[in-house]
Amino acid sequence: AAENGLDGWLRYASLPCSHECQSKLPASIVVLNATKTSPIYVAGSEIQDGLKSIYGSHAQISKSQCKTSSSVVVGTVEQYRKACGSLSEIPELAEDGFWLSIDGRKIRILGSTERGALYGAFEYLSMLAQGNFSTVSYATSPSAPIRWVNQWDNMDGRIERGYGGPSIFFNNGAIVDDLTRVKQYARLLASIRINAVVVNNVNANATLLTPDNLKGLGRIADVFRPYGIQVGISLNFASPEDLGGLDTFDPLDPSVISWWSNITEQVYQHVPDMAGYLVKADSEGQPGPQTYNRTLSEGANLFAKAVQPYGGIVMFRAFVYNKLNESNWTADRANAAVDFFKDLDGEFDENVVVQIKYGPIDFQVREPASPLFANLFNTSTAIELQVTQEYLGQQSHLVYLPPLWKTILDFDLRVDGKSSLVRDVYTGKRFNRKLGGSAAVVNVGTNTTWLGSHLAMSNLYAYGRLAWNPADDATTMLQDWIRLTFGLDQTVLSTITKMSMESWPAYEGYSGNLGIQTLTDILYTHYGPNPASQDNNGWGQWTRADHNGIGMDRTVSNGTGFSGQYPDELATIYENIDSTPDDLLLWFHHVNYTYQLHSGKTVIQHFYDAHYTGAATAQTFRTQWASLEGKIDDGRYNHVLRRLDYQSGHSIIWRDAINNFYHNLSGIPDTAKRVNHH
Ligand code: GCW
Repeated sequence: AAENGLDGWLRYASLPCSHECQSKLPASIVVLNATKTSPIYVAGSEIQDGLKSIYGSHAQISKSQCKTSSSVVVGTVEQYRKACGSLSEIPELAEDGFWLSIDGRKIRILGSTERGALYGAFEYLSMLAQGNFSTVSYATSPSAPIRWVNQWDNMDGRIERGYGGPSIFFNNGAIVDDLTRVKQYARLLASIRINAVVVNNVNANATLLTPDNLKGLGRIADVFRPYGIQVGISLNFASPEDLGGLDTFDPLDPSVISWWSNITEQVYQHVPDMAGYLVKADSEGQPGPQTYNRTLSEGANLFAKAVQPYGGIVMFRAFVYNKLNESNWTADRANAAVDFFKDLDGEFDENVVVQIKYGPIDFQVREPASPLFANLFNTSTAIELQVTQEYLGQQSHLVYLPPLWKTILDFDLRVDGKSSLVRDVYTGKRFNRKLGGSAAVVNVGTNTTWLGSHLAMSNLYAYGRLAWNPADDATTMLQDWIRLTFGLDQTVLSTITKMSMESWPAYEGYSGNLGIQTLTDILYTHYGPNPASQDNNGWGQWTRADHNGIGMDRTVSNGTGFSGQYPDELATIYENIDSTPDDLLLWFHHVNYTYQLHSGKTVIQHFYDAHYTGAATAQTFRTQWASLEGKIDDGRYNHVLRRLDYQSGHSIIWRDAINNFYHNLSGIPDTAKRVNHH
């Protein structure tokens, strides 16, 4: 059958039911809260649908009356104790954690919260859909309380850096009437344990705050609520002036303060459980506190105080930088986050979280971990990832992102000479912060593939898994997603695993190597090769490539000083060219094209070779996928095939554009005589 992909990994595709399977299907489902708007109710009906759709088995839903044999009982620990009696075997659960116990036909799914119970239900369904009937009994809790997604949706329905069609939330300045797609999205997000979604672009338009739109926001929140997902919104710092008609938006001005507290009260009238505000200020033309010579923390705290009475939080983005002059050898956009935020450590209110992009520049194919994670000790932080493949092929290229993310999450910053994994910093463990977690830019649209490509959904799935447990393994997550999305066939599993795991290294191969950034067009599209666009502008994503050499000198001794933003152990490694890893060489050092890498190759020959290898790998994706014809429904098979066909050609365009560019610039021939060889 043709499939459109709307269900993503929640397809509940039909599976044969063996004797063992028959003996393990429960006859009934006990929901310990039968209110229709409760996540427990949703859990019950999802389980009922799943059992029916996967195994054709009908389970009756019964309310509150506790049966423990041949049934699934789903609720909170507290509801269970009330309805079914005491329970001693459950270990301590953190907020939103759950306990899952499967023993033949006796299944208990108990959350510390209702949302946690829903997560447990989806976990049980994931096992069922993978034909897994193991006996289990375990508890799991989230690594951090913040597991958010950020949409970059504009009020007119367009999505900034969106590659899956227009917004599912907005159209023509208002909230859409039909929220069916929002409900389907809620279901997907709940199954990966996301607990909040910021629905509008960080480049925010104040008109979201008009009375009509706040009403609409209330409708959106009502759709998400049964899925345990709270709604948050992005704010435009100048709203008091733009929308409120005040003549200032100074964060310390009493009229501004009361304007925001009044608006916040209205927001909470419509959305009583609003998660919080997301703020991009003083960056890329967005207004902010610096207009009035106020600090970023004074700006953040303005909102923190407004939402505090309602239990809301403020996600304040660290993506703040100014345009720079390239003729200054020591100017460096990578320095900006630490320069702006380091001295503000301890100045933010307790309900502020500084949201930090994984690298110091902007979602590039390879970056070192943002040093800001090693400079804030009295401030809560969150990491910002991008499921949207803005610089990474915009969903027209297959790029499975978790291996890239892992280079950051698992990275040890060695603060005070002690283990300081990035993931231990933003989850609050390293510096004992209560708040913290992850946010990812996920620009799903009305396209039935959500992101524009079926294979791109592995990134969304894995993002949720990592937000829950950042130590999760890239291949394990991927394989769960493959089985849930495309079924249990072994060839399908091994083929998609291989393609996906090869995809980020391939993309890095045919785009930017050795830490030089992605080399896409950075002026407008962020798509396709355009190495020349990096330099001679104020954006600061420079490569400093000329006839002799390439790379940014970010040393303290002779460059921008960026390496000195890391704790000593790391600063020493990056400061010294010999100890800098090859894959970040050009991030930290400016070298001649003939500089010899640890691998023994010269920089320029590495460029040539990596581009050929990367593009050659990308060309196998199409062939690998084609071997699955007939094992995947035609609709999804053909959609993916077209994408991979395109990638196969575009990877050659990338290869030749980049190789020719540096060949022309350096005048150094390719020893294998491929580049520009006539
Ligand atoms: O990656 C860049 C994007 C902008 C984006 C900005 C940001 C929302 O090109 O489109 O604006 O970063 O993260 O704020």
